[in-house]
Amino acid sequence: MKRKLIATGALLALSLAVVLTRSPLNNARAQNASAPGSAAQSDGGDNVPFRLNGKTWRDKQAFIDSGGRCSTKHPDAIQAKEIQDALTRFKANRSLKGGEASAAASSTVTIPVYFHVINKGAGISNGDVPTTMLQRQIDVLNRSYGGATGGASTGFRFILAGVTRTTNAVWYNMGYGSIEERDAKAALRTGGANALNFYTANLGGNLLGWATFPWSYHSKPELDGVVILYSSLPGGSAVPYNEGDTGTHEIGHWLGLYHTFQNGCSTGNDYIDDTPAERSPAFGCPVNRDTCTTSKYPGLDPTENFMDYTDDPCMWAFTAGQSVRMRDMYVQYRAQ
Ligand SMILES: [Ca+2]
Ligand SMILES: [Ca+2]
Ligand SMILES: [Zn+2]
Repeated sequence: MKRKLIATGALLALSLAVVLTRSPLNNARAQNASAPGSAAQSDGGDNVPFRLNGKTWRDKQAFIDSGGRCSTKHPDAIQAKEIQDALTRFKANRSLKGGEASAAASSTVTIPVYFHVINKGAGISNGDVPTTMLQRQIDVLNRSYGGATGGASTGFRFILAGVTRTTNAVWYNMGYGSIEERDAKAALRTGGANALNFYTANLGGNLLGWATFPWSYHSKPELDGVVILYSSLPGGSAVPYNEGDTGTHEIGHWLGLYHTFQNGCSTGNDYIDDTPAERSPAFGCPVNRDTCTTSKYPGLDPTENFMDYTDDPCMWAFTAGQSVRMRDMYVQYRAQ
């Protein structure tokens, strides 16, 4: 159950008693179905203008199509197979070594998080988010990765390890892959492969965020981390992406997860067995979406999954399979 969803309105609070008796999946869907305005957020283009961070799109579909939801660069099919083969070899080698490795694979991992708040001046309207919001982001991560919102408990925990604040109007609007991104990271990044560097800024290109994958650390350690639109932090202004799940999502990439719709309707798709295949990103709060049909692709689309593109109040789960992959990826690429 995504408890934070319940807190969003008196209407939902009234249904709390009913909600608490439902399963997580039915619970989220039941709330979505009864939420005012949910029709305007259903799957597909609806011609209701969508506004985010001062820009307006024709509708939310147009925003999703713009690529702004997440600009993390995914590997192509050949690279993805190489990454998968390397993981398979790593796990086989690890199991040969026996108990020591399996103990490391089952204990709780605490990730130190170094926030780098890039702003263009004082105050939240200039991106200088208060430390209370950073702590709230940490709390969101501990709930989402700890299974407290209804998904699998991944064994990852997060602690606030440090905060830097930099006023730089050029870095503030950094775009994906830009010189500004490189310069900011070169100046600010700290820690080793296990340290999460979490940059907040306004971001050029109307982006919500992006991440680097764990297998990129070895060749480009200086670029490692996640970059997040400052107003997507919990309590920020980037409705409906302002509950901190852009952070949750991008850190999923940082720990080796692909999007749930990666490779569409295919048996391999996102390399996770327990996320049903999905043809395209889901957005808004779709109910009973099923874009890969036939007996080959059982199950509804995993629109509640943190690695899809739905609204923050509607994504609340990692799966057990994703948990295993993140742990494996951590041990392979990030463990100290
Ligand atoms: Ca899958
Ligand atoms: Ca299906
Ligand atoms: Zn993504």
